[in-house]
Amino acid sequence: MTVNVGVIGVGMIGQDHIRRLTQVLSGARVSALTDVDMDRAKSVGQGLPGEVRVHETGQDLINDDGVDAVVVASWGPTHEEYVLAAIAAGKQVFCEKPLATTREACERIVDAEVAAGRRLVMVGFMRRYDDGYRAMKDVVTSGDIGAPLMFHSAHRNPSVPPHYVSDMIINDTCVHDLDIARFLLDTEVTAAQVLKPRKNSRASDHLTDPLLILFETASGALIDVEASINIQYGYDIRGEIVGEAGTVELAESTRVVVKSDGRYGGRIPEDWRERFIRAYDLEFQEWLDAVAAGRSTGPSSWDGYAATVACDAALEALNGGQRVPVSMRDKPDLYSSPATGAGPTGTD
Ligand code: NAD
Ligand code: ISE
Repeated sequence: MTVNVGVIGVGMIGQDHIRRLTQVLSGARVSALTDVDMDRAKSVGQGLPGEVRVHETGQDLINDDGVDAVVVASWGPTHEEYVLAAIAAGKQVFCEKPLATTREACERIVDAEVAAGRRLVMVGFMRRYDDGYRAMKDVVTSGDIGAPLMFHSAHRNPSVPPHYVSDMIINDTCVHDLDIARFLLDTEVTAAQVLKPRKNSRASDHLTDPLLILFETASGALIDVEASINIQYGYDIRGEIVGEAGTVELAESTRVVVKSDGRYGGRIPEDWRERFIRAYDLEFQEWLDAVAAGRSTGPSSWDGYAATVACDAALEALNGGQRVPVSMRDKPDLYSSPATGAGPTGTD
C-alpha cells in the first residue's frame, strides 16, 4: 500500500521529511501540502513528483480525502490544533516534537486520543531511533553498569534561527534530552531546577544561553542537561550514564578518525539533519509501515505529554529561580503497551 501523506509546515524539517518521504523511503507519496507561507508551500509543491494539492489551511489538508495520514512540521505552538483535528478525522498523525508547548495542550491531545479509543499520534522523538542511544539503552538493560545514578546530557547547537526565543531552549531543544532520558532510565521526572552560567557573549540580547538544567526523577537518578545554542563549532550531542558499577557514553559521531601532522580529529556534524539522518529515516519508515498496516507505533502522546510537563517545570524554574516539583496525571490504559490498534481497520 502507498500511504498518501499530507504535510503541514514546509520549513526546514518539513522539507527534509518530504525529501525522505519522496526520495529515500518506500511506501509513501506526498499528496498535499500547506504552510502559512503559501508561496513557500507552492514552491515546495512544484518540485515534487505527481499531483500535489497545496491547501490554504491545515484543516483543509486534514479533510482532504486524498490524504491518508498527516505530518505536522509547523512551529510548536501550532501543533495542538492540527493534531486534534487529525484525531477528530480518524487519521494517523506524525507530529514533530514538541507534541505541544504546554501541559494543558498535551492533556487535551491525550484526552482526545483516549476518547477516540485508539492511538493515532506518533511524536518525532527521533533520538530513540539513533544507533548510539539504542546501544546505550542495551547496555543499561543488560545490567552491566548496574543501576543508573546519573545521566549527563549536553545539547549544543552552533546557532539558532532568528525566531528562536529563550523558552525554546527548554521546550523545543531540551525536550529531546528529556525524552531520551525517560527512554534510557525508564523513570519519570519529579522536579526541575535551572542554573544560568555566564552568558555567551555571542548570544542575542533576548536569549539566555547557556543553561544548566537539573532534573530529579522517581528512581532517584539525576539528569543534568547542558543546553548551548551558540556554540559555533558544530552540532554536538553528548550523553553519559553513570551506573553503580560502570558508565556508558555516546561515542563521537564521526565515522573515521584522521591522524595527520601530529594531531588527530574527525568531522563534527553541521546540524541535526546531519547528526540524526539515519534516525529520522528509521522513525519515518517505521511510521509509514505502521500506517499501512493500520496500527500505531513509536513515541506516543503520553511520551509527548511527559516530556512537556517536565519542560514546563523547568521553564517555571528558569523564570522563578527555584526548584519546581513535577506532578503527572495517571497514565491512561491506552498507553500501557507500546502500540495498539489504529488506522483505518483498527486492528488490535
Ligand atoms: P521552520 O521555521 O523552518 O519551519 C516551520 C514552518 O511552519 C514554516 O514554513 C512556517 O511558515 C510554518 N508554519 C508556522 N505556523 C504555521 C501554521 N499555523 N500552519 C502551517 N504552517 C505554519 O521550523 P523547523 O525548524 O522546520 O521546525 C518545525 C517543527 O519541527 C518544530 O516543532 C520543531 O521543534 C521541529 N523540529 C524537530 C527537529 C528534530 O530534530 N526532530 C528538528 C528541527 C525542527
Ligand atoms: C530543533 O527543533 C531540533 O529539534 C533539534 O534536534 C535540536 O537540536 C534543536 O535545538 C531544535 O531547535
